[in-house]
Amino acid sequence: MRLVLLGAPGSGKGTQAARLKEHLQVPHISTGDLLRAEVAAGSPLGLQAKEVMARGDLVSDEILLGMLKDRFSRDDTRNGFILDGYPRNLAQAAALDDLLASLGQKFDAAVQLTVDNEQIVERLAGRAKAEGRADDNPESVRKRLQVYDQQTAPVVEFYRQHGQLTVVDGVGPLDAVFTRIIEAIAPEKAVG
Ligand code: B4P
Repeated sequence: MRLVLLGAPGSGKGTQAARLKEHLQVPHISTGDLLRAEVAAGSPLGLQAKEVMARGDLVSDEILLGMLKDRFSRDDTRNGFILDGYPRNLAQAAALDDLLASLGQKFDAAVQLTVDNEQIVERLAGRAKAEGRADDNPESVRKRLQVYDQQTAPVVEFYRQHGQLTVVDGVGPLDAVFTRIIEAIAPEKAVG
């Protein structure tokens, strides 16, 4: 199964991807996690990305594509993947199509998790307290939601127009959201 997870910051992409990875036995590729690992390692790329991420902006398309190509060059992505956090703008959507075409692959579904902004702000405030992530402060969250509306929402529309979009309600207990995703994309793999 090859999945692309879409949704605003705090919609539960990372949370659900971790579960989907176990259930579908395919790797979870989170561009946010890849970037945070670079920041933690203090690599040149990480140093470039650190400030951009902390203020809630998007890191450059060039850096992202380089990271993604590198990750997709690993064998474990051959039989499937869950891509979480990419694409975040139309240029990235085109780059993903090109990358997958060069690998002779296509994704099966783009799943959008929908959650209203009020709940997103609440969730990210909760994570700020629990984990202290640099970009979960109120100002960065506002910026991330703005970036999502301006740059990522058109990607959702693009996939909708191409008949590749599956919309899933992201509100409710984690198990309920997970069940909704599985029923939408792989009912034969539904639990219970
Ligand atoms: P990401 O790491 O992708 O962060 P995110 O959008 O906030 O989502 P995340 O997956 O972490 O959170 P989740 O919704 O699961 O990106 C961070 C930054 O990296 C970006 O702002 C950007 O700067 C950079 N970046 C990443 N990809 C990029 C790209 N392609 N191009 C350019 N820049 C890029 O969860 C959030 C919280 O909600 C958690 O606390 C969770 O416990 C809670 N939650 C989840 N589901 C819930 C539920 N059902 N009910 C209640 N709470 C729930």
